[in-house]
Amino acid sequence: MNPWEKLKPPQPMREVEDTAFKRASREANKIPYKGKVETARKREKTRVSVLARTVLTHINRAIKILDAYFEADPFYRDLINLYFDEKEIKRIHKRFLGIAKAIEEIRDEYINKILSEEDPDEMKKWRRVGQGKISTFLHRAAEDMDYVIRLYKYARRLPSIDPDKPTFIVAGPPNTGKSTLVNTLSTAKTKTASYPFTTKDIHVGHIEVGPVRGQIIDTPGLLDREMSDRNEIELKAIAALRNLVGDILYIYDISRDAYYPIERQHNILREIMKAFPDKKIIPIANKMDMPHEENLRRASEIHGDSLIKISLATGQGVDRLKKLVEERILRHYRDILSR
Ligand SMILES: Nc1nc2c(ncn2[C@@H]2O[C@H](COP(=O)(O)OP(=O)(O)O)[C@@H](O)[C@H]2O)c(=O)[nH]1
Ligand SMILES: [Mg+2]
Repeated sequence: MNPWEKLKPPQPMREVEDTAFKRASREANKIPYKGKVETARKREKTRVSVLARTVLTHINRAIKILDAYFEADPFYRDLINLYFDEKEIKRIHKRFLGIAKAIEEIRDEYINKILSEEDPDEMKKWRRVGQGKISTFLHRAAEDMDYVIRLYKYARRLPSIDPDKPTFIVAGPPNTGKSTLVNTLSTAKTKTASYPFTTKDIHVGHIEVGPVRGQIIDTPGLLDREMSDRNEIELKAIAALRNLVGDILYIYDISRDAYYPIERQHNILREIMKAFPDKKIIPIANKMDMPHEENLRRASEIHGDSLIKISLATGQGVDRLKKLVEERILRHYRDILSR
């Protein structure tokens, strides 16, 4: 699961301040009148405590977002680190923990001062000083809060993948049948998400093998051309996929209408092999319902018996592929358990 999916976003500090002050005076005004001194005491106390509470809510949301980063699988951390520096995340985390503590202390200190006063003007004075101190922290943390909000917005859109489950990555040139394959093999509904450096949505599907669950992800625009085309940061986004345990399903289009000639399709596969030295790549020849004999011959020559020939249009060969994928899911599942 995406660790940020269920977390609530904090608001920018300017808005937090605005909401917090308004809420504090609203709550204070709700307190019924019971004599001048007693009413003033309760109202001033409420103003401080509601302000502190509202501010702490948002600071704590920010802390949770950063906690999720530290607890996340390397897959997610690598993706966050494409744009957000670990040192900066650590610094802000520490700072927000400090600010939360300081605000609690200010709240307690000034509520105590208010409670021990007998003069409403003095109470008001302490309330103002307390509120001012809390505001100062808010202003100082504004930029860091904006950083956390940016991180959250980015993180929340990352694909929802469980890195503890076998995950199959579908690769291959455009139009070879990647999306169709994900839909065909998925037993549960697929989810869409965004992935850094892809303009198209990626799909995550689930494959159930008895009680075991595997995942299958489509990677449009990510593993569909040569790695030499990519800049450094794109390569890092691709490299994050190495953290996932599972094979790569590489799809050739062996029809006459293939987007790329067969040699280029093979070349892309070779580059993917280099980028994922630890992963097994299962080569698949799709569109067997309309094969181009020369393309098929060449792909068979390269891969021999390991080439899985299918047609997603007619279903030919799909059962054999399904079986193989299920076997591999169980195998990776055992590996993950014994880690
Ligand atoms: N004839 C034929 N067409 C197919 C087959 N598999 C997929 N297609 C078609 O090829 C096109 C591209 O498929 P898609 O799954 O979107 O490819 P992707 O770009 O790799 O995700 C679509 O029009 C599919 O309907 C197949 O086995 N045979
Ligand atoms: Mg597609």
